[in-house]
This record gives sequence, C-alpha cells and structure tokens, in this order.
Amino acid sequence: MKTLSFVIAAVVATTTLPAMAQSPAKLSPVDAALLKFDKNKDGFVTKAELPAKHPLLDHFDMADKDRDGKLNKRELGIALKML
Ligand SMILES: [Ca+2]
Ligand SMILES: [Ca+2]
Repeated sequence: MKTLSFVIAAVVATTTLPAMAQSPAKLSPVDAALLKFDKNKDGFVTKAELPAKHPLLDHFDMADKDRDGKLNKRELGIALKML
C-alpha cells in the first residue's frame, strides 16, 4: 500500500503543479512561453530547451540581441513577435 500511495502522490504532484502554474488567464504570451520552455527555471530559454524544429528556433539568433545564446524575457517577446 505504501508504494501505491507514493505513486498517487507523485502523479498528483506532477499533474497538478504545472496545471496550477498555467491556469491564471492573466499570463502574458511571453510569461506563458517562459513557463513552458524554461525547463531549468533560470529565467532564460535556450535552444536546447525548445522542442526540436520549434518555430521559435528559426528566430532565436535574431531575437538573441545580446548574443549570449539564450533568450531572456524581453528577447523571448521579440522572438514571439516574429512568429
Ligand atoms: Ca532555462
Ligand atoms: Ca540573450
């Protein structure tokens, strides 16, 4: 029984937390994209964090204004406008 309750707790934790984070309708498109793609939560989106062949990859280098290889919130906004 211990294993079962652990599995249930793990499933609840992994399914409810992202849903709660994404549910507020107030999120701007940039915040939503950051939430979705910034896997390590450092506030930047790297090419590695984007899914393969994602449209944002086509605009990544153009949007990366400071050329540090990652998009901050402002740069992500620029990239999203290019889509
Ligand atoms: Ca990141
Ligand atoms: Ca950058």
